[in-house]
Amino acid sequence: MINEEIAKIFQEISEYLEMGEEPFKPRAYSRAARIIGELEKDLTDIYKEGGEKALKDLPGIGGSMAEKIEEYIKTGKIKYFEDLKKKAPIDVSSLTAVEGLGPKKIKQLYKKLDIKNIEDLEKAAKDKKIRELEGFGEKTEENILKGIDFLRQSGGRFILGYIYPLAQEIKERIKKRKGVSKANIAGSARRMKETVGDLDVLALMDKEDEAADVMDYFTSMPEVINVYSKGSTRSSVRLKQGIDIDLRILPKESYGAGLIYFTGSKDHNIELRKIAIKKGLKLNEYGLFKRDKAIAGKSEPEVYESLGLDFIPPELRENTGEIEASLNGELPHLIEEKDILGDLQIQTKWSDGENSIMDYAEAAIKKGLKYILITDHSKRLAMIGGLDEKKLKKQGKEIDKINRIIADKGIDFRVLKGVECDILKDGSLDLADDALAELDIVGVAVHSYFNLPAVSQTERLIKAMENKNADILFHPTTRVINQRKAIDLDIDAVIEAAYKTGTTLEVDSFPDRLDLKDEYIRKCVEKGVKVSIDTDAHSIKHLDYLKFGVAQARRGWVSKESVINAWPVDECLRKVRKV
Ligand code: DGT
Ligand code: CA
Ligand code: CA
Ligand code: ZN
Repeated sequence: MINEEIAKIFQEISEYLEMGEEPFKPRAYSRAARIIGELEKDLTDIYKEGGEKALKDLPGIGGSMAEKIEEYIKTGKIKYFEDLKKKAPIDVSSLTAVEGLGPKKIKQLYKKLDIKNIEDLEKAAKDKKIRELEGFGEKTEENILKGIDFLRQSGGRFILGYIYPLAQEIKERIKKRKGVSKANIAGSARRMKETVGDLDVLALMDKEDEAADVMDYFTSMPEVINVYSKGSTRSSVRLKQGIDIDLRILPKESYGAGLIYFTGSKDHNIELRKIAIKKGLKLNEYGLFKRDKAIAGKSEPEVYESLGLDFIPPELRENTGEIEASLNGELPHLIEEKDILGDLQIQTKWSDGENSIMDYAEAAIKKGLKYILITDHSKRLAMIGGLDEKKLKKQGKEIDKINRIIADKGIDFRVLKGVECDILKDGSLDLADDALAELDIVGVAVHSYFNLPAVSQTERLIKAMENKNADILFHPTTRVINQRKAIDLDIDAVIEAAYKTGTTLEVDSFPDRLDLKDEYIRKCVEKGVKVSIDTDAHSIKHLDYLKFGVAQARRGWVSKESVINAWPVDECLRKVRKV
């Protein structure tokens, strides 16, 4: 929405002006930013209908501001702002992206240490100059360096699984405010994208006069370090965690339409709008209209239905064929978290995990799972306690004992024997075939030689999958989001080989792995390759990550049938094993 873009620019203009010691102007711009953030109507529409005069008539918008808005609508740029950036070359927007740095601190850093950008900031922190400033300390200095590192690696995008609990909590707090009857996370976080640029929250309020209280609360939450804009229906802030969050308030009759609009994706929205137009209707964030009469808007299903579409789950809304599938009644019936009966990748104290086998069994039983596969690392990873054939046998005896204890208690649950066996450079496996043959399920994985050229890397994986004992290929591309790139592979050849050899490919639920990525999962579905959705837990706490793997699988159009650990244990074993 153009209003938000302009509000952000005006807020930045005010921050620049403030650094230049202008007494009045900065406040005028930040006030204008707030007013623009509050507008119900799109500035483009206001301008189209009433020209520059209509802009000038807005409260708090003077002639020169109206001109700037007009310029932005026409050219997508404001020269005054571009010049300000050049003249006082402080990179405000990058600096505020560093966790913990708000405009006040940035101003102080500029005045005292002439810090204009991230490079200056890093140098001053490394030279231990920042700790000497009033209001800063050694800890702040350390955090600044950490924040810079994070920004460099992530490009400012946050890993969903790590930010999700905070998003949920803020949503719940807003839901509890007086007058709020519903609140939802929207945007990329609702679509469960692996990383998110910012967070978007919607709240339903029937009485407009209570909105001020909610906005006061939102803009003064303890996590807030900068308020970009505050209005009666939308506000936008930065949290000390470095992420921005937008809150929008919608009335009952528009809530569903707003939820669709702000869930996105943008491309999905554009396609929906085209369908509306074809039917002679108009769709926007306030509803679906026939001429000026609303015919839908209250709920998402109502809007989709009125467009002649089946309801589209948020994870699919990327304009990658979901609208066509919905029109034709061909959307997949997506896997759900409750469908998962077992977890097939778990590291225990035997190698680099934090908990014992029994701890995991108890935690998994509590979660309602029916089985887990113990998959400690193999001997090549000796440094982290990788198991050799002998130790693996010994672990098997402990598992037998634990299964007896569980059975004696009359609990329907089974611990399966497995391993995460290293794939060596040439594609052979780290453990002897006869030792692997005794296990219930064997996972194989790459943990070395990440830099082989694509041809050899692909051959290496295919050779591993050709081993009759290799049941599941764990985290197939070995990427770590924001840290390590995926290995170079011919992914189509790998998927083809998985199909031919009957190897299952894993969707690893760990928030920074989510390996396979959505697009590759979808190829598996199209090809008929089986997948498993595992947590890769190194602690019982990590069992909670399952929902992110399930979401990733949903983004890859996976339905229950192709997930091996959505089957009861005997069926799972029958499906996953090659021999
Ligand atoms: P992010 O924040 O980069 O991870 O991605 P989103 O998808 O959350 O994007 P965001 O926060 O910019 O906007 C939230 C939703 O609002 C987006 O998914 C779709 C909707 N939206 C934003 N701008 C536009 C637009 O210009 N046109 C349309 N049709 N929808 C938009
Ligand atoms: Ca967003
Ligand atoms: Ca947003
Ligand atoms: Zn691993």
